[in-house]
Amino acid sequence: MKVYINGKFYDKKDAKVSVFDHGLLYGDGVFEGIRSYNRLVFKLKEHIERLFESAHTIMLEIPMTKEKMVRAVLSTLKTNKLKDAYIRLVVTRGEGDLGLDPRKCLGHANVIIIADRIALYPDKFYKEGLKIITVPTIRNLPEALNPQIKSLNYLNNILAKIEAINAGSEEAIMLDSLGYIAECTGDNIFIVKRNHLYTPPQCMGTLRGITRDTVLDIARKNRIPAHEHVLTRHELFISDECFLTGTAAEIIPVVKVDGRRIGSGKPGALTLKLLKEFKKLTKKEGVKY
Ligand code: PXG
Repeated sequence: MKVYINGKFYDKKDAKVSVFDHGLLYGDGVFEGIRSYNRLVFKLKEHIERLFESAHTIMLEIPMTKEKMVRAVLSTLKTNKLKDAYIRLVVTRGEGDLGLDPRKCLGHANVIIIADRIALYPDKFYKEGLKIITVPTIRNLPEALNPQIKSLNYLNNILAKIEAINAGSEEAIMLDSLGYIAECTGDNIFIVKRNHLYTPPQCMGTLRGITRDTVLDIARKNRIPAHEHVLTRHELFISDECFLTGTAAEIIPVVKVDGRRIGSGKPGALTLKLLKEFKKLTKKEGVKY
């Protein structure tokens, strides 16, 4: 495996940054997770746009243009001869001193691109659906650390993931400070009720996921009514279907929430239709390499 760091490729064992990098010392940096399907990078422009938006808000200057970033991603994929890949794009504040002042990071931001084979959820989960729970750790408040910033500080999500794992569940539903549904640790959440789709709005501490947006687009094109709406746990429990969306998981059915069976207890018809349409898109849309 060859890893891209600041314009050069390094073997995996030599792909290193300083222990003084503020990405390590403080989680000061931003990232994206992107996927390619049969040499087509899905929604590459959208991911790079979001990366630059995250960086803009934390006042991290990415030392290259968006166009150059696109070329760097494609070049990393070609160098690694990967047809289907998971791409991790990381930009750190760079090397500084032990204080948190970002002005002390004298050099420049580090741009890292790792391309690897995709590690998928086992097939069983797509066939049978996930059984998930809500956890005590609430999602970061948008007023404190806005979840729209995909920062290198993912401890909020990791704490929730640990709580789910400790309880024997694969994934965690995170609530906001008022107890409304926010999202999962690395996925957005949708429900279906009487053939309408619902997902929490961005203001609930929900990342505006690119897969989430794609599902809303598919719904629009297929005349499936879709709403960005505040959701309670009760609405999840009484939904006909539930599923999660994310770059890695794509669209994955949920059949149980906090011990309550969702709908028939099997992956729902609309969920499976959306997954089919999503897969069609990944086969034909994307940036070629
Ligand atoms: N919510 C959060 C908090 C996320 O981090 C999503 C939703 C889904 O967004 P996209 O744009 O991918 O539809 C994410 C996705 C991974 C992984 O390796 C994925 C994410 C973060 C960390 C790890 O599966 N981001």
